[in-house]
Amino acid sequence: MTTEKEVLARLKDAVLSYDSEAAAEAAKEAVSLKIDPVKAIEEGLAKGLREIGDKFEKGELYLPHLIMGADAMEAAIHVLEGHMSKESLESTSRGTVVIGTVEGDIHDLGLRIVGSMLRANGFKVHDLGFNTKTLDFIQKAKDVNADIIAVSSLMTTTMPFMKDLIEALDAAGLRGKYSVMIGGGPVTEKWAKEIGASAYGRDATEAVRVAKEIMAKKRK
Ligand code: B12
Repeated sequence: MTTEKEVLARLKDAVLSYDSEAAAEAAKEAVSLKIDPVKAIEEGLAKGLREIGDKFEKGELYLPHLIMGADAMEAAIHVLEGHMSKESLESTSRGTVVIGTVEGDIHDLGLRIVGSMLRANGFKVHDLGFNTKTLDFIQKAKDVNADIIAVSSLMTTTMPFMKDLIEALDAAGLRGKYSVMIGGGPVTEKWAKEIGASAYGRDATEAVRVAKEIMAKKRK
């Protein structure tokens, strides 16, 4: 009989070996063993992706590894999400995040990793992908009653769209309703302060920590 521990290890190993098929299979097994999906993500998949992320930061692994790891994790999350009841999604959700890369910018790898890590930590994430128009961020945030709008930019030329978003929220009287968290290669804490963003995250781990802080403040 397969144990929970074995399935969690298989989930982690599938991400570490960039194997989407094995990840989806292990996720199906997690479902049949009735393993809590959040546990499967946190103690299985996310552990694998964190290991890859650590090695990437040390220069031991490269970009394609991150992409393939994120792909495997997403394949498994897709299976797990399909089996999470509405109630369990609601009760495990730490908050709702709308995430996207700004208009004119097609870089989405960092965004996907941030999205996966937020999901892995119990957030409900609506991914708008790359090249997202300012008004689409706002419309989606309204539609899903978001807590946080998370915005990525990888180019100095597209960073100003982050400022546009904050100004558009201000103009619509919605600035107090949504926390705006920003990040991406050229984005800095200084830029976040300058444009009046709620928070900045350097990487996916920090994005999770910051998002949790935002929610803790909000729920006080
Ligand atoms: C991969 C890549 C591409 C791929 C993108 C594939 C994809 N699907 O994303 C391709 C080949 C398509 C590409 C295209 C281009 N690219 Co490019 N690309 C890169 C590269 C090499 C890596 C980016 C990346 O994915 N890093 C890995 C991820 C995991 O890291 P990350 O994105 O930084 O994300 C992490 C953090 O930043 C943070 N984070 C990211 N988003 C968010 C959001 C929030 C809310 C938070 C909290 C945190 C957070 O967490 C993430 C995970 O830890 C960078 C160079 C570099 N070293 O950054 C250039 C780079 C970003 N590209 C650049 C350029 C110029 C281009 C092109 C214009 C090239 C061209 N002349 O055609 C086009 C862009 C077209 C467009 N309109 O967008 C420049 C930008 C320069 C600038 N102006 O600032 C860079 C810096 C290269 C360079 N040194 O010149 N690119």
